[in-house]
Amino acid sequence: AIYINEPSHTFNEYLLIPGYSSSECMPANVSLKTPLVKYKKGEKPAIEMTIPMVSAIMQSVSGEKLAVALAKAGGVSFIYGSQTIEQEAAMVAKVKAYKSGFVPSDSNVSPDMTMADVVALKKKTGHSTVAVTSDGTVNGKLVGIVTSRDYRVSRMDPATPVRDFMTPLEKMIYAKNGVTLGEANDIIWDKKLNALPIVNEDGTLNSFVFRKDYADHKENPGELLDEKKRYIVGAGINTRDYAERVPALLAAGADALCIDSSEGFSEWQKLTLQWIRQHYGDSVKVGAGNVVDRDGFNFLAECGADFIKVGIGGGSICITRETKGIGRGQATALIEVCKARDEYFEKTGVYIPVCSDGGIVYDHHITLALAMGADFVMLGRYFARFDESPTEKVMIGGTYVKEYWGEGSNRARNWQRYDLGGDKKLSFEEGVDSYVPYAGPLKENVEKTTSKIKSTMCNCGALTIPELQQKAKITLVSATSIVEGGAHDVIRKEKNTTDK
Ligand code: MZP
Repeated sequence: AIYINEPSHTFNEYLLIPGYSSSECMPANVSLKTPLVKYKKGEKPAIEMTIPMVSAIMQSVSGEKLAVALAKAGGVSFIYGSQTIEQEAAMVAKVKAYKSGFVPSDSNVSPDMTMADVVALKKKTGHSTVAVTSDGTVNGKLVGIVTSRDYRVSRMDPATPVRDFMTPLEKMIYAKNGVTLGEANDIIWDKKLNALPIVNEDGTLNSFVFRKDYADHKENPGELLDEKKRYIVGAGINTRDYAERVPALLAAGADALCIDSSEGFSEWQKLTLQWIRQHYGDSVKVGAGNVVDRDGFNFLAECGADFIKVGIGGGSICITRETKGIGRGQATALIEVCKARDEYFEKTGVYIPVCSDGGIVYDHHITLALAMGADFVMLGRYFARFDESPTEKVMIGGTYVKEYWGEGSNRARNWQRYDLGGDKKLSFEEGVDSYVPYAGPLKENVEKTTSKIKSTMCNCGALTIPELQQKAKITLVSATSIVEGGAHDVIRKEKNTTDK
């Protein structure tokens, strides 16, 4: 055996030491722009993010709603791959359809449903208008719409069929796909509508433009619907069904893919990357991982990965270290991999972004990860707490929580993530099913997190992530000084559990 005598460390064992801050070093001047995929020295990466955060490839984290909210904030979601190819591709397609000012119509009802059903649907989706299609699906012919006013009236008699309330199609103004936001706005205001349904050429419902969407986008009213400025979205793939999954995800519009695996230093990943390169050359962007040392990084770099994820066993819901005895403290793993990345860049002139995946508990762990060399971080627990994650918000013991479960738990049964070529099943659990404290909407939480990151960067005298990586002074701390770092020796009046 080879012994590595240095213990491996977690983020919590490190602190940043402030550097000189000039008067230029103010949060408003900080840029968190960062590459998602590899690029050659002197060139621009094909995909960049404006915040260094991506969401975990997990059932309880990355569905279409979170993907849209995160893309709006400047990061990227990777839609979970532990679902059928058709389901995953449909989620990707929904994100791509969700252009600003353009809401996909997932709120369809058939004329025979009651108004009580519609009211429940309105509550669930938050939409003020729902479409009525011939068969209650988005593929049905559009026959009318039910508006907010109708809901109000229907409260008096919720058992009334929808057909008695809906606005008939002949009275409704609708636009074919391809109208501009400016034109849509004129129709909305002229006809005093809350929403304008957009229909496809064959009369089937495509989506809605809402009044408020136009207000958000009036800077650019000439923008064409259904074609440009789609939100960027990623998607998880596995090392088994890539020959079918990859083409379907690309057809749905995925901008980047990522091999989702608990352990990436394997021939399975090499074969997957090889297949993608053979079929698509460099046009398809694909990340790989997870690895925790230099050898793992160099292997995936040579296999052609566009970014490389670091982390084994550090995820909040992960029990891999306990179950299998493999893994490495996240900070140590990240520091070694980033060093290998820099050496690889020196040698080849190709910069491969590194993603620190899992184990972020406090917001300042993100800043530490960036200072240690990460280009961005992948977060599961963090995003699972928000309104936009795909799980239910429930009340437990007087507190709102959201469900969060690992991909290696019996609930997710993502055997492909742990696949070593055996039976197509999860032989034992490597993850748990849990709750996380509900924390509200993504937007305001991400804004608070990024403002903390920017503030610390200013303390370190850095206005960009590369500058932070170059200037950061990082110290290990003793167990006793970790206690000193929190509120101590006082009786706290209240503790906000969601604010870390
Ligand atoms: P965290 O942000 O909750 O600490 O960690 C999220 C990461 O944990 C994911 O991106 C993934 O790499 C990893 N993960 C997901 N499921 C499991 C599991 O069931 C897991 N063990 O370790």
